Amino acid sequence: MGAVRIAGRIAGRSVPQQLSGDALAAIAGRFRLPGAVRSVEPLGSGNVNATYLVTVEGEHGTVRFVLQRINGHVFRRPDLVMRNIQALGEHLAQRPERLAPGPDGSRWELPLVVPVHQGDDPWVEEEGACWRTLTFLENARSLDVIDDPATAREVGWGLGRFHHLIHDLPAERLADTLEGFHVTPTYLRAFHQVRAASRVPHTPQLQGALAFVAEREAICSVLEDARAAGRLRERPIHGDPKVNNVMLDAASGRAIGLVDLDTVKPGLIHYDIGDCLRSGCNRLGEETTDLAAVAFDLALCEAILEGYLAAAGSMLEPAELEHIYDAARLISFELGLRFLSDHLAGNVYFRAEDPEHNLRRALVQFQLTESIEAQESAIRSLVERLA
Ligand code: GN1
Ligand code: MG
Repeated sequence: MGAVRIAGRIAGRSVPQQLSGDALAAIAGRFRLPGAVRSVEPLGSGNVNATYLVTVEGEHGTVRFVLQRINGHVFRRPDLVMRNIQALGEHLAQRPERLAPGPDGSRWELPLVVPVHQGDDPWVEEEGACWRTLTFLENARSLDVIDDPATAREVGWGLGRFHHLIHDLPAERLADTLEGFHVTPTYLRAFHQVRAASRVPHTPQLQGALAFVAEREAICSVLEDARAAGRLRERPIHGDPKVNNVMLDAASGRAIGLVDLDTVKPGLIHYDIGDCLRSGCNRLGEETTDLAAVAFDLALCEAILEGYLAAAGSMLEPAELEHIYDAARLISFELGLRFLSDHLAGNVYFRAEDPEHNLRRALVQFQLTESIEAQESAIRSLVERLA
């Protein structure tokens, strides 16, 4: 039943929205697909790349694929992005036992790179952009928000399983495709620069957001300081494990894989844990307009961490556990800071529907950050209990 989210709009400001279905089908046709392209439809709700679902009719029936236009404004080296995804696939192909179905028949899959008809590179260029095709995970769905602990546990377990699967992927096989990604002090510096140059009108909402940042500048280096002190170390990470990048089996609800592998690279697993918690424990989702109701849900946090630790707990060091609270708080704050900076810059990074969109998103993340701060001792003691 491959339930997919069709948003009906295409992400990425530099995307040529006028590309017709025929043009998209022609691009898809340049990949080695097992039949003729029947349809191409928008897929998902990503903020960066443009994503389409391609349906192919072949000898062996209907097969679906994911066609994506890589946002070259964000990913300056799409070739390295592709190399990382291939390195990940090769790493796991050498360890087939890790992907074998569990005793309960549970499966684990990853999107795989589809080769092109002509040339050695696994992408094609069209109108100055890089396009690639990946396999589509069938009989799976993803959620923008979680509303029950059982699902939260699966999402956490999926991230933990992913970390465990890739923990021994050698760092030298992964290029840094997005320098400074999740290095919060770097975002803070960029924020100050863009703020100084920005001509965006200072509404009361913007003033509030700026004051919120000013009060929290000191927390920005908490993870990088721990890394510099040798308390945290780099590992291969996903980079973007928000809730809707964890695929769940359509029938059983079990996590079956993570998608959106563009940001797989060396980093702190705390970036991933923080991103999973900030997206998973906000029941209203990051696009809500009900700002006052935004809160960090402790029951969902407990379930996500329980699932995560069940899959990855054995590889974590005590200092890594100690920084889980910091990760949740910082990555929520950081995303707010990134949205705010983009608002001040005129919405050049994240897809935005109107000029205030990124400001509204920033305020949601700041409200979430405050809710996390208010529950610090409860979050810390729940980590201690679970560890
Ligand atoms: C971007 O495009 P999407 O939605 O997968 C962003 C993430 C943010 C997310 C917020 C490369 O991801 O870091 O958490 O928006 N990805 C990049 O929705 O910047
Ligand atoms: Mg992404």
